[in-house]
Amino acid sequence: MIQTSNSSDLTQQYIALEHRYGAHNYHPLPVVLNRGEGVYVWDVDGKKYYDFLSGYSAVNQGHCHPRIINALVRQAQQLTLTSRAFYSEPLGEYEKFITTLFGYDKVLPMNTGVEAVETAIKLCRRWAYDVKGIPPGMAKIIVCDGNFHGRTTTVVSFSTDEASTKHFGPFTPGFEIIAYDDIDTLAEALNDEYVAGFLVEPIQGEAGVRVPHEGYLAKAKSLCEEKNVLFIADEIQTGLARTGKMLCCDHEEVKPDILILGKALSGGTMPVSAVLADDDIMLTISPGEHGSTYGGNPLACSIAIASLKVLTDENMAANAEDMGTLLRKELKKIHSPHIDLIRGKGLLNAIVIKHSNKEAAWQLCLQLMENGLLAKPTHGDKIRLAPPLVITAGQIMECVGIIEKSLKVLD
Ligand code: IF1
Repeated sequence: MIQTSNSSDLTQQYIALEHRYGAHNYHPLPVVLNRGEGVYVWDVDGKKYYDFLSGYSAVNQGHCHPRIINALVRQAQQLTLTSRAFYSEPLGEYEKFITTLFGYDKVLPMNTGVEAVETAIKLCRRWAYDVKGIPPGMAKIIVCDGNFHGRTTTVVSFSTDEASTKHFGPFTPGFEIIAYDDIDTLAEALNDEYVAGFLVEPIQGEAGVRVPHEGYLAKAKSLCEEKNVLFIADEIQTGLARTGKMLCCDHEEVKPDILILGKALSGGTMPVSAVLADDDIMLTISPGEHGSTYGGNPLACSIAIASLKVLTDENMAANAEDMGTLLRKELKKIHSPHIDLIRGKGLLNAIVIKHSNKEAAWQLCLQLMENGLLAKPTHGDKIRLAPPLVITAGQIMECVGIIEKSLKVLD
């Protein structure tokens, strides 16, 4: 029995506005939100939902976290943007804070996640030519199938998802795609002397929360070290306590040569991203060779310091670890015939739906919405379950109840 949702008039009015005046580059669930607090969001009719998407892990700290919002308001009333033509008080303080927290010499502040990925690619190539000695223009960066690193033309150049690549060519050369979570193919690819870097997500989020085998990251890092290749970790989605550690690489005690952060670096308030590296890599870029209008702006710096402090002060990584373990355990106890697989680390999880109807995951998400929980399918049959890291055990249990009740729509 498959249901369709019956939206209120008010909801339909706002959906119509977006349909008429906005690009059709998304297919959202038919819910119109206008308030967020902690693990909850509310729609225009005042209905309350658990947010199990968390802005794709940008809202790890919970919606509108008071400490982050206060930092935003205070800074917004004083100074928001100077451009990098001048120094600013918040930037140096932020740079010291974040590089000390993660143990790197320097940070290059950017805005969106994909800008930070592009920055890491440029840093890797510049290091390849100026330090490793690869002939200019010949540097290669190894990436994995199923990757998602953003949507600029260069970054989709190495996507294996037709939805990201079709009719967007021509593409940027210099990338080699290997199988994810396959050490042998990485070892083989690293025999090419022109390889400068290995860009990898410690867990592939968009691919449906693909968790690599234990030891994959550590082995990959050591292979890269042997070949003088930069290990570049895209922790935009997996980082900042989401997987139960401050960084997903921390689970294997791997220290990336280049660390890429985004999303929750601002607690879901505005785009803030960062690239961290030591001097031998970072100082290959000289003044005037890279940057952006808003990169490192005072507002972003104050917000990012508060967002990072909230993660550590409120032990959100530990809570993500515990609540993720509870969530997976309780989901398994449902023993639903419609759940093929439950996988994840910390509070980055997904269920894989098994059903004859290829719309089943979407239908389940509509039913979850009716029952007060928002989640979205990824790549058809997988549903990501990633609530804010402030969720409690009681709330997890209530959400498992909602999921169990909603699964009946697929019977
Ligand atoms: C969309 C996906 C998630 C990311 C990783 C870089 C970026 C992202 C590991 C780029 C961004 C977002 C983009 C957003 C939906 C969401 C997403 F479904 F697209 F793939 F989370 F899995 N590296 N992911 O996850 O960061 O430039 O967006 O700030 O494009 O629909 P961004």
